[in-house]
Amino acid sequence: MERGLAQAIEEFIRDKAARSGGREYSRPPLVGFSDAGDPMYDEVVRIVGPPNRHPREIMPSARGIVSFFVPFRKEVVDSNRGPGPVSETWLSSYLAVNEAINDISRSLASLLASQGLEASAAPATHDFDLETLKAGWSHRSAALVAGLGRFGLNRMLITRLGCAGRYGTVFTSAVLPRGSRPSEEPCRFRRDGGCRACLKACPVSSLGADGFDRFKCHGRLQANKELFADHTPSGDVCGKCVVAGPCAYREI
Ligand code: B12
Repeated sequence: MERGLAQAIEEFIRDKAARSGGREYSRPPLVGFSDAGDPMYDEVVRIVGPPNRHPREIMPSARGIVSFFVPFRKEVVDSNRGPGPVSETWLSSYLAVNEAINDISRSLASLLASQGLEASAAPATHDFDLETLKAGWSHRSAALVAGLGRFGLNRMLITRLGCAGRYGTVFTSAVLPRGSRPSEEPCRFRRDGGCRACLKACPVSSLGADGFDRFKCHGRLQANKELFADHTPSGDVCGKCVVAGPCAYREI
């Protein structure tokens, strides 16, 4: 029963993504599930700190949490490599894939609700507090709990398809089967110290081996927004740390 629902959810997400406006920029999504009662969620709330909330504070009846990752195509990754300004393709993929994630999440939540389950969708982004630059919900922490990947030096969650891409989350009252967590370390720096491509690529040196200055990074994103002032809608993007290393893009 659980397995059947999990499979139906995965097919729904992949099908919806294949028909979305984001398909021009992305590859088929990875889908994973976690349990709202997983003790790792207590750890996430502790590590991220306020305003981050436990899934059951967001939806008290939450049991199964659906996480999905929409990986970018190689052309999108390549377009943003190198020391120049952020590419227009990176901006367009950000806008189109955010819209696709919001559409997929809302329609999945409606589908589950039509089957008598409780469900609710988290927004793709821009749900963060400007004082702390943290959101009430962390998509990539949920994807970590679901076993979709592991964190790299660039702070991205690196999946088996790379880290260049975007995440979505849907909370449900259904019980869903959690997949196994990867044991392989996907970040070369964490493996043997042999790669620092993301640190070198950050135009404002916001990334360090033992920390990240999210305010410096945010400043750069705001400056980049000005760069695209005549692009409607615009967006605060950079992604140089995402595309720099071998962890950006992988094929299975
Ligand atoms: C606020 C925010 C920002 C802020 C702060 C970013 C930050 N790193 O804290 C600013 C505006 C600077 C920013 C910048 C960017 N962002 Co942003 N941002 C968000 C947002 C809205 C909330 C993230 C948040 O609350 N951060 C607070 C930190 C502390 O939490 P966290 O980063 O989510 O997760 C941390 C913990 O889980 C912890 N952790 C590490 N190890 C472990 C181990 C265990 C066991 C546990 C429990 C936890 C844990 O470290 C994680 C990484 O910092 C999310 C969307 C969302 N709601 O999730 C997108 C999001 C994180 N951003 C994203 C992206 C792509 C970017 C940019 C590349 C910009 C761009 N699109 O071009 C840069 C990259 C900066 C970077 N290197 O992290 C993507 C990341 C996708 C990915 N592949 O991982 C997200 C998930 C949006 C999405 N829908 O996909 N962002």
